[in-house]
Amino acid sequence: MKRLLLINPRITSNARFPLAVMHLAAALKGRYETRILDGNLDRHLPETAAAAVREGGYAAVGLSVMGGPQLPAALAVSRAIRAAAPGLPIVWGGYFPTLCTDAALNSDCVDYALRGQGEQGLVELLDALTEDKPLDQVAGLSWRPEGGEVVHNADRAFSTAPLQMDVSYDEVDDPQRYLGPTYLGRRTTGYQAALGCRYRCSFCGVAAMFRGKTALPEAERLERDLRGLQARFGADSVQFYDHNFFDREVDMQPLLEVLARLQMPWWCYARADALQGLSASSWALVRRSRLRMAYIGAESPNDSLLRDMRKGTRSDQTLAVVETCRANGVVPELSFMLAPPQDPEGETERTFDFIRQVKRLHPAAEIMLHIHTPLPPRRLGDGRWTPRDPALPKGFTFPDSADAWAQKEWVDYWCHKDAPWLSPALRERIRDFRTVLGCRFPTLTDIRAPGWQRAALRAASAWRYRLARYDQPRELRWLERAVKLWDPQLNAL
Ligand code: B12
Ligand code: SF4
Repeated sequence: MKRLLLINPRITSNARFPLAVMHLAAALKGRYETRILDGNLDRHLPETAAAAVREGGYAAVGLSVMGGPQLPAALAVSRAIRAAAPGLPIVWGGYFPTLCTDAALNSDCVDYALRGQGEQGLVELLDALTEDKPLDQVAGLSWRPEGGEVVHNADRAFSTAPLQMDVSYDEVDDPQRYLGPTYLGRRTTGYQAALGCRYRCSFCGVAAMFRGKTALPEAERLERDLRGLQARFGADSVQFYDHNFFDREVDMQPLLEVLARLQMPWWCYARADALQGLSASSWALVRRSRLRMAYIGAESPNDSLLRDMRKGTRSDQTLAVVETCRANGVVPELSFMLAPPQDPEGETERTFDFIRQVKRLHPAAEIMLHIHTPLPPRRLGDGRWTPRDPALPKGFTFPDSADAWAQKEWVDYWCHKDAPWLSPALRERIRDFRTVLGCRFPTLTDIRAPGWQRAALRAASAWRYRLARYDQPRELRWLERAVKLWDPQLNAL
């Protein structure tokens, strides 16, 4: 059987199941033999990958690439492979090549970019490469014919087929290493139940990947998979990787019943409007199922900005869901987008005030502070480009190659940490607010900090928070370093 090397370049030291490459391996089962290498466990991935391809026998190499810190790692391993086996086709898939296809191919170590869901596209591409068939029939594929311009095939239609595939945990070297202690339990696992998301928020890569489509799994499948993870790996809690867990209530109820039976504490992504719309009986199931925390994109307190982003929720729904979560024992983890290019200073200050309002309603609410960094325009399968975000400053240009996107300032941009339109004073202001807020309300997700450390941080920051005196909190920074305060955003999904 022909072989394919699948690679998850390093992104974190806190390794979770590399589901993207595991799903691809499941799709190739019976047709191609696969080997998975995971940079989150292997510190010497470029060397390991180079040694693997030198052995020969691979038809191609597939890399999963998210923008941000995974991109420089993907370039390093792709170059090591190219040097070790110059003729071997290198295929990139995942969010970076889907969103920045031309930039991905504008690199000396990427031959093919598969946009969108990868399962079927990769089978078709490998068949075409190994059987010398034309490439133009492979939907979702972009490539550069010898010496020519990049060719973009038509987009691939949304597929629910992955919901019928069985992912094998034996595909990875040491599956036990992907479960670990979190605030949810001693052996938390990552798991994706549904595919896609039915919304199209303009800032979100998911909208580009799934174009407003979603599909939920059968309840039996969810139960079988989670019971399997319990029995085989001792999983006692779950982080759902679904883009947006709560979909239409009627379709959700069978899934919530499974979770209520399993009673594994869980975390998920959710929307304020969906949670607010749940009936009392569904909330009863949610309580029984032990949902601990729901990550909700609050984004902004400004309803007109929310409309511009096509978010589809309002700030009053954010406040209402905070109260509903509190009443039901759920911690809302609210993500905000600070400093949008329209009015970076003004919107940031208004968001700080709104966060104080949230904290008054539910002091345990978790707050994730991001910088609003619009996505670059994206090429569609029919050759057109998506419109440029009108909020972007005049003359603002995005990088045009993977190497340029891998520079620190653009890695930070992708991770919503920084943007060129922020003034030094605003950066400092956000950093100060983050410090005061983080000390006043130490995150629940930090399982290492003893109670006395949290109490010390809270006490030291109380006056600053009360008086909204965020500027230059040197004493808190010193304390943060002394207690090695946990930054929940470092492991943010
Ligand atoms: C787990 C996770 C992580 C993990 C690590 C993942 C890993 N690779 O080891 C961690 C926590 C480290 C992480 C970090 C980040 N993440 Co993350 N993460 C996820 C999450 C929740 C699940 C990923 C997953 O396993 N999906 C399941 C698999 C099956 O789907 P998939 O990865 O999309 O793969 C499919 C396709 O993309 C494609 N494909 C993927 N790889 C390949 C390869 C080939 C060869 C082919 C052909 C196809 C292909 O086919 C696959 C099957 O259909 C997703 C949300 C989600 N549900 O996907 C966000 C998500 C991917 N993350 C995202 C982002 C932005 C980040 C960050 C870069 C920034 C941030 N969150 O602010 C950070 C970096 C933080 C830092 N340290 O600086 C975004 C990506 C969108 C975008 N704009 O780029 C997502 C979609 C979250 C979101 N809603 O915004 N993340
Ligand atoms: S609801 Fe969430 S996952 Fe869906 S498009 Fe909007 S931000 Fe993205």
